[in-house]
Amino acid sequence: MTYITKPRLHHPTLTKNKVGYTRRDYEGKVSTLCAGCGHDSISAAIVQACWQLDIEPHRVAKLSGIGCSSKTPDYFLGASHGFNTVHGRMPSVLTGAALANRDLLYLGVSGDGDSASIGLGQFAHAMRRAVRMVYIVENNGVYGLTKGQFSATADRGSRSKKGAVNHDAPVDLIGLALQLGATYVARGFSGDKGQLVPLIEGAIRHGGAAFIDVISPCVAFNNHAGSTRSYDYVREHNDAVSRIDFMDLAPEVTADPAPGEVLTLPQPDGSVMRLRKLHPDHDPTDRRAAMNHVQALQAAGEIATGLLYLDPDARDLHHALDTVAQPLNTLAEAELNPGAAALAKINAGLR
Ligand SMILES: Cc1ncc(C[n+]2csc(CCOP(=O)(O)OP(=O)(O)O)c2C)c(N)n1
Ligand code: SF4
Ligand SMILES: [Mg+2]
Repeated sequence: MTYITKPRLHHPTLTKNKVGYTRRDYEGKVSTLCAGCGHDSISAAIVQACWQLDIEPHRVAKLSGIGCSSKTPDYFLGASHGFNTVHGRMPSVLTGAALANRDLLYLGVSGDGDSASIGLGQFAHAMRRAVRMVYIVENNGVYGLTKGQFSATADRGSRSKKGAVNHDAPVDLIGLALQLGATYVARGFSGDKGQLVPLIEGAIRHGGAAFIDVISPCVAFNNHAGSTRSYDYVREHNDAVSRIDFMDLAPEVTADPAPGEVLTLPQPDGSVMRLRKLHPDHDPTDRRAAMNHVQALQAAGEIATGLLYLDPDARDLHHALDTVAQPLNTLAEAELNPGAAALAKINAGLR
């Protein structure tokens, strides 16, 4: 047995959210990852976001691929639905599940190897098809689970723990997500929970393909000098383009703390996201400007974090396919099988 289940007893005074759950109800098994692994901080941020947004655990489906990052869904939301797929195949399994039942919140958790190496095609098509999901890549620049080989997101010139230099150009998942049509694109850092939790909350409230690249240092294989994914490097080069001040289900907007620098962005469920711009020249609702800004910071050796792009009018795959709103498993046979006359009509139209 390679896991330890947490005791289910709660202290009776633990605060409950609006749907009656304590924060503990959103936790999972005890993590078996290395102490200090960035991935565990991301799990904690997911727990906090779901608890704060009053999401019922049984309304969440968490899917992942293979890797240390893809193991993490075992360590949060223990009462939710879970599916650990084959390496790099999380997006297609998630797409199928989402098409069958649009009522759940789909949380895709992946690694940089899982999404930028073997699963790059799957990542690309999930983004361009606008699958409504929160897609989190726990990006450490290495294949942690298989002992620290460079992944496709490792920066050119960065050094492995043993001193080898990476000569390949990196796959930039943020740039790809922007180019491919994702409608919520953000980057966080596992060492900055104050920034990460609202980014996850915004993605949960979003109505389309939401992608969050979270820099998540691997303390076992990629946390040394010469790495561009170490805690020290990311702290020194982290340039936040925005801060989400708060999200409020009440649509009324209170006093604006800094006129001109705060954007009020409505969400599909009626909630409101208030975004404080930290770079006056970065417009998070302009896709091309967002791409330029991210690349300009990258060229200056900085890592742009925060909400990089948001389309407040996002549409998802269900809209494009005009699918039935009801989960497929609740449809009766008469609705699933329109009968011989309908089939004859379709056939006649094809002759
Ligand atoms: C089809 C297939 N190919 C290769 C592997 C070996 N493998 C397991 S995890 C992994 C990479 C994981 O890297 P990443 O997604 O970055 O996750 P991390 O462990 O760094 O969090 C690889 C190559 C596999 N399990 N299946
Ligand atoms: S090997 Fe790296 S990614 Fe895997 S658990 Fe350890 S620190 Fe985390
Ligand atoms: Mg990795």
